[in-house]
Amino acid sequence: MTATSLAHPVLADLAGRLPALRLLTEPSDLEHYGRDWTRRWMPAPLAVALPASVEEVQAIVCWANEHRIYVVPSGGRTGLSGGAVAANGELVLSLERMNRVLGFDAVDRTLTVQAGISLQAVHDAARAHGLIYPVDFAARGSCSIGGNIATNAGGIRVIRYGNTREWIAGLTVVAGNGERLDLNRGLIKNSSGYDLRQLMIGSEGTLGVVVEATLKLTEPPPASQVMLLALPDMAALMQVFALFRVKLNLQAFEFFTDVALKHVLAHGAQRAIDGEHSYYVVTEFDADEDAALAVFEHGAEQGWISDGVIAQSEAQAAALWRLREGITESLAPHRPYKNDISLRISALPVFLQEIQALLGREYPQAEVVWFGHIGDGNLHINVLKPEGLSDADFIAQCEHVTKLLADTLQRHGGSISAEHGIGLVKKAYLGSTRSEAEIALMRGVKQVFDPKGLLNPGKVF
Ligand code: 2HG
Ligand code: ZN
Repeated sequence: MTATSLAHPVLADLAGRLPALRLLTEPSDLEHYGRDWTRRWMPAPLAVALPASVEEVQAIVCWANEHRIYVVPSGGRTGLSGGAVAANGELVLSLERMNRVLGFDAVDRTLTVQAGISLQAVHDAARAHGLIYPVDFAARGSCSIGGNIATNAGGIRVIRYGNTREWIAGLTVVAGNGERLDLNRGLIKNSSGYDLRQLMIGSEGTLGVVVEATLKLTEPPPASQVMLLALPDMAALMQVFALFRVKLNLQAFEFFTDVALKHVLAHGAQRAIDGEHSYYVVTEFDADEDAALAVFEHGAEQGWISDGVIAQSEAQAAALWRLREGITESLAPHRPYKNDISLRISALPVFLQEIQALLGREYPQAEVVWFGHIGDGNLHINVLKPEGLSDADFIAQCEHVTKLLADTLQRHGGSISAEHGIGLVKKAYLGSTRSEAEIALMRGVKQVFDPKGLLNPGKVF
């Protein structure tokens, strides 16, 4: 990749307007900031801007409007749908330097932060005040809160706490015309017209750049138990979920298959249950150990649970969680094609049978890894690239199967993206989840907030 010169007249104009702005044009920086975890597109941004204030973000967006430069808002770039890819001469607007906690309010129980702060730093700041920010997932150390908001990120505790959108009390956004919008300002109740804050959440950087957020916090749950279960089949998984949901106050109920386990063990995680089992669950709940064991024994007597362990220490709990949280990283070297689908839980059993048959028929040679948030009706289906197949052929085959998957989802009223967003990866399938009328309205909304269509071009639509 060749460097862009800062003498480029358009960039020189930006640097002249904002002399303190950090602007990067080295090939290694363009490559680093031009891609996310999808790794499918060759990064090719014009430059990378790292503003340090809301005013600088506004000035950049105004400059982009004057010169008609496309802008890709960028957080931790841990996304899996290509939502933060800059492959066509865009300016990457990285929020990385805007990573501070701006304030804590004990009465409101809110934390106000800049968008570039990591989810882990938000967790730490909340804990320092004896509270928690409960949205959580494996990429917590690398992802940014702005990106979480842009994708309405879900994760491993949605079953108890809901998605990111439940936890945003206020949002400051720079819209596509450079205007600053302070949305909802931390109010609990606000029945004064359209909720533009909620419209921004999940808009994948296509309507505005999230620059600051006021996050709701809550009290930590009581001491919880972490259990790993081994199960014989998918039917047992659904039964055990129903049992645990009724009997225990669940914080998390996450499943994965033996294939996922094989990869995560090969990647350094510790085996916790011996023997061959088809499915595994890591679950966390508030209950004492006796109550947990009583429920476990009931499941075992029914033949739904083959084996299990309950963590006896924080270190053991972390080791059990690693079996689930390490999956994405362990699959990365196999260049997986990812599906992140959503269904009503009641539709899952029939859907799963249809999809297993479909994958077996259409893709017998590929290794398919299932895992995810069964209690949210959210499955991650990763197809691993077979040895010897070119990237292009692999993607073409996966897209053929994804079209069939999207048709099946449509019949069951599901969604082609549960929590990763549409980005570039799932654009072609948006119509299986959203009607033409909805997509036309979404385009209309885009036009209102970003009249020149400069923000995150080509994403979602
Ligand atoms: C998870 O649940 C993430 O671990 C990533 O949403 C899922 O890698 C994936 O497909
Ligand atoms: Zn997930």
